[in-house]
Amino acid sequence: MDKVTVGQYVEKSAGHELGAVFGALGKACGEIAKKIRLAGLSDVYGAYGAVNVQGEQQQKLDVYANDLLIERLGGLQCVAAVVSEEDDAPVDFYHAGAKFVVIFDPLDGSSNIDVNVNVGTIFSVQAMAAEGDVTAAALKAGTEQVAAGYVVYGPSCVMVMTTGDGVSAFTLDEDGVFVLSSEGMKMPAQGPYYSANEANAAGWPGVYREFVAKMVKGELGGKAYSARYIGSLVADFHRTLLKGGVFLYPPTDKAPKGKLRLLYEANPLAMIAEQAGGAAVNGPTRILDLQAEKIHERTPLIVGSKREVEALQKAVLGAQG
Ligand code: FDP
Repeated sequence: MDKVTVGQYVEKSAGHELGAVFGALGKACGEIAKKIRLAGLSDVYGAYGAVNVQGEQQQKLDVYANDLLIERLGGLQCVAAVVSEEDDAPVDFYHAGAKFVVIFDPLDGSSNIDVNVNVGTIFSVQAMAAEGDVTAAALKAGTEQVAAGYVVYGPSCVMVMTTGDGVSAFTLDEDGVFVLSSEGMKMPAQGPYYSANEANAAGWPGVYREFVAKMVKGELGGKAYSARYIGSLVADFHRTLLKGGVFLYPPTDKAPKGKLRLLYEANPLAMIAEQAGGAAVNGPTRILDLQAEKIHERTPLIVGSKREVEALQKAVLGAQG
C-alpha cells in the first residue's frame, strides 16, 4: 500500500494550504521526536534557565520545540501567526492575506521530559478573523477550530488529528514522515479507567470526590474503575481515546480555574474527543462553547467517554442547584 503522509491526507480533504500547515507540523514534530529520542546523547535535558509566561521553568527541550515550530510554520505564507504556551504574546509573521493562526503547546508534560516518559505536542488551527487581528482569531471558541491534533512522543511516535471530519492517526516512520495508520477512530462509549492527580483531591469540589468514589465502587454502570495517571496530558488523553474512560483535571481550592490551558490543551483535545464520539466539559459547560478572554486562559478539563463525562456534568450541575 502507498504511504499517505499527513500533509497529503489533509491536502486531499481540506485543501492545499491546510495540507501545507500539517506538512510543516509533521516536519517539525518529526524533528522534535528525533531530538527526544536521542536526548541522552546531547546536552538537551534539564532546565533552560528561564521562566515562561505561566511562571514555569522552561526546559531546554521546551525551547527547542517552540523555536522549531515557529520556524517551520512561519515559513508558510498561509500562517498569519502562532500562539504558543511558551510566549506571552502571539508571534505575528505579518503575512498579508494569511488564512490561519496556529496555537500550540510545543512540549506538553515538561515534568516528564527528563525521565524518558511520554511527552507531547498539542495544536489547534483557527481561521484568521475578518479584521486581520491575530489575537481575535486565536480567542475564537473551540467550536470554530479548523483543525486540531496532538503528537505523542511514545514508544511509537503518533500524530492524532482532525479537520472536523473524523479522527485519524499517523505514525512516524523510519524516514521521519508521519504516515496514515488509522482512520475513523472512535472512543469507547464507556471505559475502564479514570485519570486524575488524586493528590489534589482534598482541594476538589466535593462532587468530584464523590464521582471518583462512585467509579471506584463500580456504581457508574459496568465494572469498578481502575486508575491510570501519567501526568503528561497527551499520554493520558491518548490512552483515554483508545481505551475509554475519563481524564479529570478539576478546579481546586488553590486553582479555581484549574491548571490546564483552554486554547492549546483543552480545545484541541475536546475537538478530537467529540469527533471520536466522546465529550469534554469544564464541569458544567461544554469546553468547545467556552469563550476565552486571554490567550493563556486556564480551565478545568473533564474529557473522555460520553458516559462518564455526561454523568460528571450532570452531577456538577446538580450540585450547583
Ligand atoms: P506539566 O506540568 O508537566 O507540563 O499542562 C501541563 C501538564 O504537565 C500536563 O501535561 C499534565 O496533564 C498536567 O500538567 C500535570 O499536572 P500535575 O502535575 O498537577 O498533575
